[in-house]
This record gives sequence, structure tokens and C-alpha cells, in this order.
Amino acid sequence: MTFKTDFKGRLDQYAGVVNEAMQQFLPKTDGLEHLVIEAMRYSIEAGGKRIRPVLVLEFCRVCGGDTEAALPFACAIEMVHTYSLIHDDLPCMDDDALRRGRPSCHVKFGEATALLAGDALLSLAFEAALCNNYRGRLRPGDVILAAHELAAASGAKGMVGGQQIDLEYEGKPVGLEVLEPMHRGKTGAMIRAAAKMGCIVAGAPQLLIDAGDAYAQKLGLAFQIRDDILDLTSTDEALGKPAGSDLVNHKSTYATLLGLEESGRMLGELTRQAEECLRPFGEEGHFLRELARYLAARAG
Ligand code: GRG
Repeated sequence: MTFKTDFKGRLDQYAGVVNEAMQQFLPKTDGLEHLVIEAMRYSIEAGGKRIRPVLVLEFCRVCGGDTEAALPFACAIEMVHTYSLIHDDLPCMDDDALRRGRPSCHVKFGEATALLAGDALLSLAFEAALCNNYRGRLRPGDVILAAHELAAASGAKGMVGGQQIDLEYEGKPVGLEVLEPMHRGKTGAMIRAAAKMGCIVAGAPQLLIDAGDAYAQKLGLAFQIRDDILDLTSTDEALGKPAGSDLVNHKSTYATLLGLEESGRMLGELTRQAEECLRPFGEEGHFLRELARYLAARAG
């Protein structure tokens, strides 16, 4: 793959190749089970920023790996992320009617089918990651390690665990001692997994995997703080999901807890620290430095 050199060009290029590669993995809607597949496609094809796949592909690139062979992992993490959004919107969780600028999956297909679509996307993620499409271009040990990373990050000690903490404390005022582990799981784990998977499939040495992980830890927290700020300051149209839902759901967030000014300062500091973590990648880290700044300033 040859890469555009300008930031926005490469960002769009990555999203484009991931969207195309998704079509290799999404099943066809030609059987009696077509509804669940339509629901999977509906949520994946609604778009989204594709940040996690971008991290997989760019970390693979900066580590000198085969970015085309990393595509199943980029798709896999986006499938897990999309499943989590579908389930998060269900009436038994956040009960949100709008996602990625469209009616949520359960609003369109009903609760039971949305639940199944999420389940099937989680399974499909591992089917994609462990596919044989690029046999011989990745080391089998690296494939196993990267798949293990995804499994661990999405489970009870990662994203699902973060969501459980969120449910547990819903409607109760909480401090940073709850907010931090909640977001480390809910948002941070998958962003860290994306960076590490990219390095791992490239066969990178531990020093670079650790540097990618350190960057992603800072980026993940910064991403969440920006999300909290936008929830207070943005609109449904700009976000493609309901704005102000943290207040409606009585959720404590970095923005409600620390205020807009302090959370903005923290966001700036974390972004600077994320950029610092990229030092071992030298000049090659340029796109990732820009990505941190872009996400800190994002409007949706
Ligand atoms: C239900 C198992 C389960 C987990 C839910 C990811 C998640 C955990 C909930 C979604 C709600 C939320 C605000 C989570 C914080 C992480 C986050 C900001 C998700 C949205 O990610 P983006 O902004 O979304 O990358 P797009 O649509 O651009 O992909």
C-alpha cells in the first residue's frame, strides 16, 4: 500500500481501505437469517470515524509491517467497537435512539435482532482476525498474540468491565476513583489494543509495542475527555448521537466533575504527553502526532 502524505488524505485513505475490506468479511443477506446480517451491515456501514482501525494500520506502518495483511485486524477491532455501540444503545443500557447519525440498530431492527447483530459482530471479528487471507505474510505467533490482545481488551477486564462499572454507578455522583477505572475499561482498553495490535502484527520489538501502548493510554483518556466536553457543548447533528445525554442520564463525567476549563486543560496536557510517547518512532510518528491533535480538537 502506498500512503498519502497529508494528514487528512491518509486518514480518509485508511477509512476507505477498511470499509472496502469489511466487505470481504460481512456475510451476504441471501439466507433465511438475512435480518441479522442486514442489522450488522446497517451499523457497520453507518460509518463512524474508524479511529481504532486507523491506529492498527498506522502503528503497523510505523513499525515497518505489512499494512495490507493487517487489514483483518483493523476490521476486527471496528467490528468489536460497533457491537459495543449497538449493545450500549439498547433500552437495557443507555437507551439511545440515535447512533452515527441514524436511528440506532434496535430502533430500526428491534431489540432482539440488534442484540444478535452485536453478538454476531463479536464472533465475526475473530473470524476475520484469524482468517487465512494473508497466510504467510504475518507470523502465526503474532496473529495469535494480536487476537489475544483483542479478546482481552474487549472482555470483563477491559471494555465490558468498564461498561459494568458505568451501569453500577449510573445516577450516582462519582469521583475520579470510579471514573478512571471505568474509562480505562470502556474507552481506553480498545484504543490501547488497536495500537498494540498494529505493532504486534508488524513483528515490532517490545520497546515499540510499549511506546505504542503508552501513546494510546494518553490518547484514550484524552479521547474520552473530548467526548465528555462535546456531550456538554455540541449538538445531536454534529455528534450523530444525542448531545447532553450525560446530564439527562445523571452521569458524572470529566467535564461535569472538573468543569469545562479544567477538563480542557487536562485534554491539552494528555495530548502533549501522547505526542511525547512517540519519540521512539522518530519522524515516522508524524501522522500519529497529528492524530492526537486532531482528536483533541474534533467536533464529533
Ligand atoms: C455494551 C459491551 C458494551 C460496551 C459499551 C463503547 C461503549 C462500551 C459504549 C459506547 C458509549 C461511549 C460514549 C463510550 C465511550 C467510548 C466512546 C467515546 C465511544 C464512541 O467511539 P467513537 O467516537 O465512535 O470512535 P464512532 O461512531 O466514530 O466509531
